[in-house]
Amino acid sequence: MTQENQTKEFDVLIVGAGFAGIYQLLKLRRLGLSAVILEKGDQIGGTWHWNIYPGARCDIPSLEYSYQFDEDLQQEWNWSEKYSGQPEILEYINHVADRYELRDGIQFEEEVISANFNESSAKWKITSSKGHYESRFCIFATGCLSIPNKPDFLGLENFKGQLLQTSSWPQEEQDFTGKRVAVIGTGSSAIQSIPLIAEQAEELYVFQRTPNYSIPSNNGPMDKVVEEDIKSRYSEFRKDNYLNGFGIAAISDEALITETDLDEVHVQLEENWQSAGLGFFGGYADVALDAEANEVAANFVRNKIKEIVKDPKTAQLLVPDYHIGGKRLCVDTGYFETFNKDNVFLIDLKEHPIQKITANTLESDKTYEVDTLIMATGFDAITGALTNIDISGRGNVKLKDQWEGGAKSYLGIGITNFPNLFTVTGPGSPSVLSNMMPSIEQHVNWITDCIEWMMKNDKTVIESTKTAEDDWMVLVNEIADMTVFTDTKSWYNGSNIEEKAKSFLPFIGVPVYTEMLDEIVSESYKGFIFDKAN
Ligand code: N01
Repeated sequence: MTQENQTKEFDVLIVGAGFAGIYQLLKLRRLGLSAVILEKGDQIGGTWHWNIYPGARCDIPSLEYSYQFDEDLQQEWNWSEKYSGQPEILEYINHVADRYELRDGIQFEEEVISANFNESSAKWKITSSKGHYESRFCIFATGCLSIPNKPDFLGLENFKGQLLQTSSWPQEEQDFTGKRVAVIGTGSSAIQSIPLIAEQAEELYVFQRTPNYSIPSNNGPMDKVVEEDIKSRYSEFRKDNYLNGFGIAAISDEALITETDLDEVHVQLEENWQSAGLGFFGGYADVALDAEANEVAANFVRNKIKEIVKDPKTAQLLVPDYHIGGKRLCVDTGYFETFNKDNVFLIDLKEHPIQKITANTLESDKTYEVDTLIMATGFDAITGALTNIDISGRGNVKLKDQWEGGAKSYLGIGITNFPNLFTVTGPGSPSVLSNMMPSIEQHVNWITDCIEWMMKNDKTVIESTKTAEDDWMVLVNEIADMTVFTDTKSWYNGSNIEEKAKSFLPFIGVPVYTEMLDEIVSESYKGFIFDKAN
């Protein structure tokens, strides 16, 4: 038997070496289990390895977007800025991998092709691009935003210039000096990269289908007083953040815009605009729930855009007309200001869709000659990384088929028919509607505790029931339907990709979710069954 054909056995196989995967590896090792991570990329970092476009930066403050499992780690690490740039985050995750000696547990440049549950052995059989594995548990730490969305524009294959995608950016630094550059898309990735590309490019054409709300980051060097304060009460600070609806350190007051004097609301929103970034809604509980309140906050931002952008026609095109928060809020550094530059042009794809791409042009309202085309077109979000792998469970049922009408999961952790398979921040969990870092740690801790509980209680196989899963997704949608967010087209509900099933996937409300996770454990993992077939 050749080396490649030998089946390697582990207690647990983890897919993906981002923040979730490496922490999961550490936890399993501490439990005394053998585990391996298979990682498609050639280094750790997940999203922070692939998304290295200019300006890539986290929109959650650094002091929150970091691990909390080790007090020494969180005390010793010093972030240089309020919001960390991608290189510093990558440095941090590498530091963590070294500090806890995790590298020898990661197989790089090894893509998982298929994972099949063998009912007679109750084990997963995994085939990668390099070999075969067998494991009791399989944990997908594949991230919510991993599979690039590549719209099929007519003639794209004929384009002979430089073609880039923000979410799989080349490792080498790109120089746009003297170039005519086109960017398609105006989500967070575009909003972060456009101001920097505009500084270099001779001409920059921004092709916008839907404008976005964006709040200034007011980024800057780490405020040492703030850092000292938070570090002096770090564990309390982290606990408090789990009590915020989005798991962040924003004001969680229960005041209502609809019951507050509008002048007072504007003072608060101005303060939030100047300092809060993603926490812009902070102070008001009804922005997400009440269309009238939402309109007040939305109009505040619309007016800011009109104040910043000098050309009224361009400003009007940049003003969103849907509920603020319906698409994920963006946080920027000089995005709207960029449209005041003479070399930057905004093209409205709603009015003039892209008709055709040729060797060196994009045809919309007119023909644009370009040297570089940048696709900032987002992701097959939340489910893409899972449905792109050939995963089959009981009775050979394929996950892709099971989710054809819309993804369903219990807690965003377990999936009916897929025993001993766990997803970290899967569909039906707060995931992308929360600070990902505490949500990742919450799931990894929960999964590890569950495996430990199974070991102590002589259980081999865990599986969520169909009833629990169905009820859970009803709850996810009932909560989402209480908000004003669900009527907006967004990647939260699959509407960014035509052929994708449309259903709202994130669980809104970190505190309720956290309580329910604990409750389920205290009731001996209510909604899961153990050793069904054994
Ligand atoms: O992707 P997006 P992203 N024709 O889906 C447009 C996280 N993130 O990579 O809105 C024309 O938001 C699409 O238009 P529309 C964050 O959670 C975080 O920017 O569908 N246009 C949209 O404008 C974020 O929300 C950070 O009409 C097409 C754009 O492409 C998420 O990642 C930084 C099109 C895609 O925007 C995704 O952000 C970056 C088509 N056929 C990202 N298809 C930070 O932490 C798509 N578009 C800061």
